[in-house]
Amino acid sequence: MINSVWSICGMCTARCPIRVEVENGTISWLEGNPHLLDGALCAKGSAGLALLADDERPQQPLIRRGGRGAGRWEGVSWDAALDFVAEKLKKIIAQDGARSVIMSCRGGPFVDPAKAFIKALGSPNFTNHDSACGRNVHHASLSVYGLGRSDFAYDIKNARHLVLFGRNLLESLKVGEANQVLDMLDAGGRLTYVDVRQTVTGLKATRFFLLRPGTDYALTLGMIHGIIKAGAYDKDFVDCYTAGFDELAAFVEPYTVDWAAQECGIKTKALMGFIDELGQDRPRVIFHPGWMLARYRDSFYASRNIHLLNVLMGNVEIKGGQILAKGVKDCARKGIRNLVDGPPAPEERRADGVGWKHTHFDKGPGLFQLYYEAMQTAEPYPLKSLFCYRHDPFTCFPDPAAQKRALDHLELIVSIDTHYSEFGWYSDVILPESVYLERDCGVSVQKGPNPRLIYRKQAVSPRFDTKPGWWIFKQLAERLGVGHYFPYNTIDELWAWQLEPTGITIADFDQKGFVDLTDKPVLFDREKLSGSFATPSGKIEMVSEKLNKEAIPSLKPYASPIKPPVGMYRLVFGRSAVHAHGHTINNPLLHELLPANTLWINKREAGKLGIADGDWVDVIANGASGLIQAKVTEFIHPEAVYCIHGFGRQVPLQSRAYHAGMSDQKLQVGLLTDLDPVGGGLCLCEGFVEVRRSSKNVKRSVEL
Ligand SMILES: Nc1nc2c(c(=O)[nH]1)N[C@H]1C(S)=C(S)[C@@H](COP(=O)(O)OP(=O)(O)OC[C@H]3O[C@@H](n4cnc5c(=O)[nH]c(N)nc54)[C@H](O)[C@@H]3O)O[C@H]1N2
Ligand SMILES: Nc1nc2c(c(=O)[nH]1)N[C@H]1C(S)=C(S)[C@@H](COP(=O)(O)OP(=O)(O)OC[C@H]3O[C@@H](n4cnc5c(=O)[nH]c(N)nc54)[C@H](O)[C@@H]3O)O[C@H]1N2
Ligand code: SF4
Ligand SMILES: [Mo]
Repeated sequence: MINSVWSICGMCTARCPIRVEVENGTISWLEGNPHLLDGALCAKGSAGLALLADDERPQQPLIRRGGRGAGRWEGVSWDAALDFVAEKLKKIIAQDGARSVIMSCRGGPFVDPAKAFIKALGSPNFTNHDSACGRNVHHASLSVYGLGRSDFAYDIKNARHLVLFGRNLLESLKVGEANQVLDMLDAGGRLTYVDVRQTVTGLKATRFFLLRPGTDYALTLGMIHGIIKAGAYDKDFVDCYTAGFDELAAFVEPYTVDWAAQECGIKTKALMGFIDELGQDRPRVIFHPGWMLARYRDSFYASRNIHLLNVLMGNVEIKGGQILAKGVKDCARKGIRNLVDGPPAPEERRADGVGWKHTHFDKGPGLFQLYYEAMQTAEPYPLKSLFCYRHDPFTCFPDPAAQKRALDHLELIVSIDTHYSEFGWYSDVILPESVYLERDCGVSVQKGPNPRLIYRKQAVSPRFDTKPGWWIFKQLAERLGVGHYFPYNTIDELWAWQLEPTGITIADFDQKGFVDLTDKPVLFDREKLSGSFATPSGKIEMVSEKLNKEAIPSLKPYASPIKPPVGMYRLVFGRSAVHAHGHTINNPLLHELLPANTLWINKREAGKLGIADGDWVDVIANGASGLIQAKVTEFIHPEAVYCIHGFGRQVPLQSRAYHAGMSDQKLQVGLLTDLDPVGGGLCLCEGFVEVRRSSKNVKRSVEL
């Protein structure tokens, strides 16, 4: 018998809706949900079957028996593992309080049980990966609109012009978004792409700028200057909804188009031509604010300017522009219940200082990397335990060796993961979660112009002795005396409890895999947007009142990025369309498609170093080094070298990924504490490396 099961892809963070065909308990077909994605799925999504079939993942709970990282594990039952963790936690909490426990997880629609668990314990220390991803964009968005980065959706399909600053949208994928770009291009829309190297997105673009690394802020300043001078902005929109335009105009006065072109290493004429096009195409122009902007010291300001460029286009709440994301209330519906709303808010201050020491950051998940300092200094109080759920800090944050030195102050480290992550390998306990095709997840609200309820349904039984997150956190909570915050025993009970106020039942998801909360997109009246922005002034703030109060400039004078010292290059990174960070590198199918990364280096620079395409090179930074094959190309800026992130893995039980390619984060020595003081993001591209032809024996993957 063939069964159709609705689920959500778990191969990367985009979480596309999928349909799974199950024949006699085995998956025979995977595709994008036909109601939303017309069946489309990316290569990683299709490789979900290989993930399921892969034996090189933890198959039962594991407790560390040797030293941390030594790889001596004892396989135990779930009861034994959960008892072990609960007993240790009880001791830690008795000694140092619940506040000494940190929970970090990757975020997304299904984190409710993890968030509820840490809150139920009484710890304020919930965090995630975002300081290495979208924090700058989020904080910049808050400072302009009072709304976060997920409070906007982009109607790319209907845009006349999409502008992407290093947002490699056709490789760093979200299936629905990539399809919208192709539809826009088919309809004659323009795509401008700005990067320090060429990409698939750049190849599809109608205009491509190869930029000097770290100069996006200069480019946006020059563009704002040019747009204002040409009167190519929406004056009515600006007059009606914004504050601070005159300050902005005065501030950009010295940053001419000519100056920007020179600073960025592009042609003035091309930049002028681009500005002309924007004037023709507005208001249906979208400047994508980016996703991952934990890169440079001024990334917050670059991101802020990208938001301001959208505002100058007057593209808010129009077809082909940015649409305010709507939620349950905008559809006059009742919301679902969330577990996290049960426990009282912890009274303690966060150990990362966010909210009291660093008052200008959004409290939300705080800033993970600041916990490392707190672990070492025991200030503001001692930290004793870290849980990472669907999150691998050794891949996510710079310099794993420095991270380990801080983690050694902890008494209990737990990894709840589907794989052996680099962090999991160093932890004390691995609680293996069933992979997404083997598990259910709670119901979640997906905001947007068409808000809807989504869920994930189990397609097949777990192959190994693994469990879903909703079950793991409930079991731990029971053992720690806070089980009453988890009022369910089965997933059906959890779904029913969540949905009860809405009048919707889980059977309503059967038809399409989601439940729409509206028949047609909810759009606000563009003439009446006052009150839609959550800034102190209620306006879109080109100069932020909140930042003013903190004595932080909203418009910061430009400083040119440091040129790499002679013989060195700026190490930049990005993604491949066939891998998701570090956790697909060992996937049997995806490994076959891309087994290792390479180091892109400019042809002229390679010539100077005597490096030919395919040569093995040593990449060296502050005592760390990596071995990788060179890809010699004209399509990268000479100041930069580039690799795909996620490779160079060190878990011996992942035979395909083990030491294949090079890890960029291990070369980011010193960058763990390099924080954008305003945006909170890490400055991951502020490091330099030396590149030399290697004399190492490349057949020997580990140096003896
Ligand atoms: N040097 C450098 N650093 C970076 C980046 C970079 O490009 N270069 N990129 C940054 C960005 S944009 C981000 S978002 C972060 C990503 O940071 P990470 O937190 O490392 O995210 P992932 O690698 O996606 O996944 C983390 C872990 O989740 C596990 N996992 C996957 N699916 C599941 C599941 O269903 N359940 C459970 N329990 N676990 C699961 C994976 O096995 C993996 O170990 O890294 C950031 N850091
Ligand atoms: N296939 C796949 N898709 C993914 C993911 C994945 O792991 N794999 N991860 C998802 C996640 S978590 C995120 S955050 C997004 C990230 O998606 P993107 O925001 O697109 O991020 P990246 O792919 O890291 O980087 C994009 C480009 O930034 C360029 N860049 C580096 N320095 C500069 C600079 O100074 N200026 C400009 N203009 N460009 C620069 C790099 O060369 C790179 O090509 O992708 C998501 N989608
Ligand atoms: S982009 Fe691909 S891997 Fe990521 S969720 Fe969508 S289908 Fe899955
Ligand atoms: Mo990310």
